[in-house]
Amino acid sequence: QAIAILDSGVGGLTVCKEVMRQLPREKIIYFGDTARAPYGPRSPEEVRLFTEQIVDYLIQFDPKMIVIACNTATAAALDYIKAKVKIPVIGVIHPGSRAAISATKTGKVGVIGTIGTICSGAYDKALRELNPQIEIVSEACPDFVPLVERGLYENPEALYVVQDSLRDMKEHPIDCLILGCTHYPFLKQPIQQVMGPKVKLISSADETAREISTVLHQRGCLAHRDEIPVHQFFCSGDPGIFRKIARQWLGEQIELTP
Ligand code: DGN
Repeated sequence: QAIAILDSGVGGLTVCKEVMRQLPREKIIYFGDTARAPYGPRSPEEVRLFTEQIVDYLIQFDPKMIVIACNTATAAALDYIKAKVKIPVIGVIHPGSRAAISATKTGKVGVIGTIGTICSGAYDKALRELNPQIEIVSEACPDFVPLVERGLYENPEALYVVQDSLRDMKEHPIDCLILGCTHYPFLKQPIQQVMGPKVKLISSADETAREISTVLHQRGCLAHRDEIPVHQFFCSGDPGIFRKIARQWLGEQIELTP
């Protein structure tokens, strides 16, 4: 049985990479909704509907768990999907929030994400539940996802876009910045350059992979030692650009299933 991972596009590949690193025996079935990305500017109702459609598709593969590797979809649909399916479902907002709370020394945390995620207030809620005193500065960065989906994250243009988007965030005395969108680890280098070395970047991808491991361990369904996984990747849009980004990011011969 596989772990099903979904995102609006290539962002969830940051979670895949960590799962492959931390849990190399686990098979992954990935769906990137590249034809309908970005989800960020869409209404929560539409994002919930799209998430439900992808889950309905993935459930046919009889996965052992579902990972909503998209903050926008987690904010709009996690509780809804949890109530709908019988297998464990995890999102990316709680793992990232927990990591930020343990990493911050000053209690001042920044959050960047899509318009959908920031407007949902999901990070504020998750962070305040863990520490009511926490100070949070949030900012939507709507230009990041289209840049990553076009495969331009290593382009010099990326630094200008990041500089421009983080102009205000940079002025706040935060010591941690949550990359509250699974696409943003693709831009980790320019984001770190703009924020400076004193600000710790929190990628929810790492924390989510740890949570996947905990859930599988608790349920006694970690993959066996001798299993060699053959992952499956699907996308709804142009397979060429998805394949290129997936191979660049995951460093493997990724095959796309039509
Ligand atoms: N990777 C999605 C997220 O984490 O929010 C990006 C959403 C989008 O498509 N804009």
